[in-house]
Amino acid sequence: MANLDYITAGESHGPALLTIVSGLPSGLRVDMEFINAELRRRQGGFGRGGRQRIETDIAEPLSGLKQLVTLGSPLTFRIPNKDNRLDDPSKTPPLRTPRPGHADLAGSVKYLTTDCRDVLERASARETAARVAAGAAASCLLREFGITAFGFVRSVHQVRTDVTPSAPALAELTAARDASETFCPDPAATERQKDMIRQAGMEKSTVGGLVECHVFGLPPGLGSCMDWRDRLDARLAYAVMGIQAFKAVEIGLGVETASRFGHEVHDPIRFDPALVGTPSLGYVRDSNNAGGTEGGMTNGSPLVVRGTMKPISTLLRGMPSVNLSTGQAATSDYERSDISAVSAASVVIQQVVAFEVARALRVKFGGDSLGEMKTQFETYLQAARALHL
Ligand code: EPS
Repeated sequence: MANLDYITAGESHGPALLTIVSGLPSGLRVDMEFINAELRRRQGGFGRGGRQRIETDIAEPLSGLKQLVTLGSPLTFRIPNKDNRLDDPSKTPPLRTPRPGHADLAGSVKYLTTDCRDVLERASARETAARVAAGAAASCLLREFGITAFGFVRSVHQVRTDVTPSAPALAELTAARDASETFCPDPAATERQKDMIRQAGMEKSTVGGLVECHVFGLPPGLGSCMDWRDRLDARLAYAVMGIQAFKAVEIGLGVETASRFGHEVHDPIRFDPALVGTPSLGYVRDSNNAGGTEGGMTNGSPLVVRGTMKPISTLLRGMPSVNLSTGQAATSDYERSDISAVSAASVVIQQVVAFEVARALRVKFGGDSLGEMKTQFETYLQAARALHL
């Protein structure tokens, strides 16, 4: 049995994006409506550019399924690009002046080209569509175990919401997020975030923000304290930092823990016999500064993962740069782009986090079929509950 893993392929203006997910158990129903709804969400949000009016991202399954149920073989999705023009030189003029902040300069030097387009085609955040498809397929597995990931926008520029997601409020929060043009479950903050994006547009500039993913329904013990490579917090950081334009990742209280005393940081433990039947096994915390991980493992509290997205590096006003062919000072090239892609990033963080949680679940419970995996899951919870008897 292969570990749960995925690879993506495809250029922003090539024929299609592809993703291959290996290691799903057999017998899992893959909800294509959900996957395509997530792809649609990724295309949305206030401040997106013209590309999203051209594309209708839909994942076409190519392998791994029989009548939408997994066979245990690699699952492949193809997401066609309507703006497919990479092989037409008249529609892909060279870009010689790198955009500060983008992959253009480092990538052009690395691949020994003066045409930044050769680099940006793959570096583009369009690739996140393939990652969302993989993560949404993994979310179908999480659903079987009662685990839900919820991604949303915490802030755009300096406009922040103070909402605190919780399992009981999840349906209400999801409705509020989905009604928000910035994917922020706070109507007042949404309006101010839209104003901020409008202001960035007027300045011919861009904005970034904070996106967050909370995962509910997790049992303690996913991940590992025995090997750094299997620490769940480390895997989450790797996955989140792998999203284009992300500059920082935090778990729970994150960077703020450095400026507090220990008794102000660590979450006291209580045991509530009434909650033994829940995935927390009855170990309750009234705070969650740890963000759901201790020692690299889930601790029964919700996971809280926050990512920092920098402003998009394609600026209508341009930035001081250098023409790679002449070595002369020049203003950076402009390519069609977004003023803010923070909303889209909230979908991406949700799905890359979901994938890592599903990976940890596969490592712990194994099995070739979903039925076998569920049996292992139940056996583990029973044994953990028996510790107290
Ligand atoms: C994106 C598609 C891209 C960009 C954006 C994200 O499409 P195009 O380059 O054709 O306009 O809008 O990519 C970037 C921000 C970037 O820096 O590359 C998408 O589908 O998410």
